[in-house]
Amino acid sequence: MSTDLETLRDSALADIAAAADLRALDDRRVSLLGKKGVITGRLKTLGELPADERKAAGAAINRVKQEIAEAIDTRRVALEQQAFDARIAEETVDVTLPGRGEHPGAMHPITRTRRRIEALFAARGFEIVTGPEIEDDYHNFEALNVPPDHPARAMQDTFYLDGRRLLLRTHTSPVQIRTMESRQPPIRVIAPGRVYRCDSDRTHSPMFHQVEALYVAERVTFAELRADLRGFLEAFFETELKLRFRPSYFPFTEPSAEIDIDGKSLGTGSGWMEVMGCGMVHPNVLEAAGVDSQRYTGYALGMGIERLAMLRYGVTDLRQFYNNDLRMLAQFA
Ligand code: 2U9
Repeated sequence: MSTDLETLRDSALADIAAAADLRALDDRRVSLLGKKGVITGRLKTLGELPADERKAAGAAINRVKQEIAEAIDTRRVALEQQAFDARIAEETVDVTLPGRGEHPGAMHPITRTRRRIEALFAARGFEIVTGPEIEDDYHNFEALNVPPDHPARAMQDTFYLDGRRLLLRTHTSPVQIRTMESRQPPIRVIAPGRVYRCDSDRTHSPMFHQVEALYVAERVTFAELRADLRGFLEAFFETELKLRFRPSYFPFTEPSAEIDIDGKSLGTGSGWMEVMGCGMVHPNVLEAAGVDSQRYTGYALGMGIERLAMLRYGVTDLRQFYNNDLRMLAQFA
């Protein structure tokens, strides 16, 4: 080997050994073995040598090249190990720190209340049925004995779509109409879901949730309605209740009543609080849905889930259910 090549090798190996980090090492690799590197340059000058010297000179350069490549690899492994050791030394874990804890989400109070209502009715043999939130006039009004000039149809109460051909259902009653259209009594169903009314203040939201129940069979009576309602409400509030059935009017039931709970029963002050409406299904409604009103009678009831949730959880402003304020929602975890 020429002294010249030896010097080159020695200085290259010294440089590699001196590379302080992986980046410096790679810079040296490029300047030694890269396309424009020193060794590559040497190999390119072989052509200038006399033919009888070329082979030996080429072999010598290639040996040096091999030696340099091995030195780089060895140094790289050492530097990688060094970098890893340094990182491990720096990344200490203080195992005495307290854990971060878990913060699972909570079920929304409206969902909780809906599920509670569903479970109580399911335990009494009611099946849960659902239907579309976009309805037609027939299923939302006409079939429910709401005449064309009834005030509930006024534009301010109903959200109309598609030039009045469709609407956002104002109650879940169309679901029960569709149920009766598709099967014959005995029918024992509840229809939970979102409903929409053009109304908004402390106690009204343009979207709210209802559960309606429908029981149609032979000889269903108002006495049965009263008993089932008391059973449901006392199970829901987990206490005996003083109830009042106050005569009322709905187009789809006759007779109709609204149910009030004595505030003292719930310990939320005095006075009667309205919780739901009910009645015996109007014969016109049974007939419109294809049920023989001579043979069958039925009761129906409807309640706002928000209203029951407010009473159960002591919420005074309906809008608290929709603000998605975690200080409110986290309390239901
Ligand atoms: C069919 C026949 C009759 C459902 C009924 C009520 C009485 C009622 C209100 C409670 C508070 C609506 O959410 S609220 O504003 N509902 O008072 N709902 S009877 O009657 C029906 C339903 C379906 C086929």
